[in-house]
Amino acid sequence: MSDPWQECMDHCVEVTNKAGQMIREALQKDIAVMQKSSPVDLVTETDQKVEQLIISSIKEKYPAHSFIGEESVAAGAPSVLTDNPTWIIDPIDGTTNFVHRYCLSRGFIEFGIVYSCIEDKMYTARKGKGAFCNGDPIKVSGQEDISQSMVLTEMNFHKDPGHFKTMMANIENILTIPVHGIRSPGSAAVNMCLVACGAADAYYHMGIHCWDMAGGAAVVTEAGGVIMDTSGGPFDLMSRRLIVASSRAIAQRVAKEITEFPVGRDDTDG
Ligand code: LIP
Repeated sequence: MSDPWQECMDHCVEVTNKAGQMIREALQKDIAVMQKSSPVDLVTETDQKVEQLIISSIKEKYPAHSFIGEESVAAGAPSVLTDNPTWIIDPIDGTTNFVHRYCLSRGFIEFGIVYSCIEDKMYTARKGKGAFCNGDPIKVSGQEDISQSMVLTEMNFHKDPGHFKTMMANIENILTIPVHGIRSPGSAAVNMCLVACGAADAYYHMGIHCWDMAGGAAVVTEAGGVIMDTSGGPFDLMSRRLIVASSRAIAQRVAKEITEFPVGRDDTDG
């Protein structure tokens, strides 16, 4: 029986492999860096070319589908989810890592693909069918005790000093629970996959975008993880914030320890 979503996913895996090749080749050359909204919001020609490659290849096969792509939105395209099948694309999640060659390493979400192309780890997940890394099944650690856990978050520049203080205080609150440690690998998508395969037990972040979250959210959910809003309420893909964890107990404890600061929404505050 034909399975349209599986065909979409297979096509996406093929394009993702080509994108990975493009990124690996670009790492061998000079990288010209451009700024977007601030000196720490970076983009390169490779981000733009990879997004064009992915969108043009998918559009050719699925002309009626919609797209939300990080670099297209930066260039003025809308970032609004409708009922039309929508591909949410982050060409390089961790552009700062890419620029520094610090490289470890895509909606409801029918399937998600995250390719950590330097490690050659392709994480895939299909709604209701499990999560995989290079074809092998993965699952979260199942850890329920936060004091035995490894937590991931990212430290970003915030113009508002109050937001900055809150971000640092949140880190202090988590570290002094205590937990085994906090790590910042530099890619939201990879962070979710690290929780999905049990290498970390929680990840929280405020201020990221739907293209940073969509692929990894599918992977971690299918790996048995819990995903929620930083308020402790249900996860909202356009909310720019999330907690993922190996268990509900850990996700709820992280939500209790962190204070939120306003980050706006992808669909209304662009
Ligand atoms: C990046 C995220 C990273 C986060 C940055 C940024 P980009 O994505 O994955 O974890 O700290 O704020 O959003 O912009 O490189 O695709």
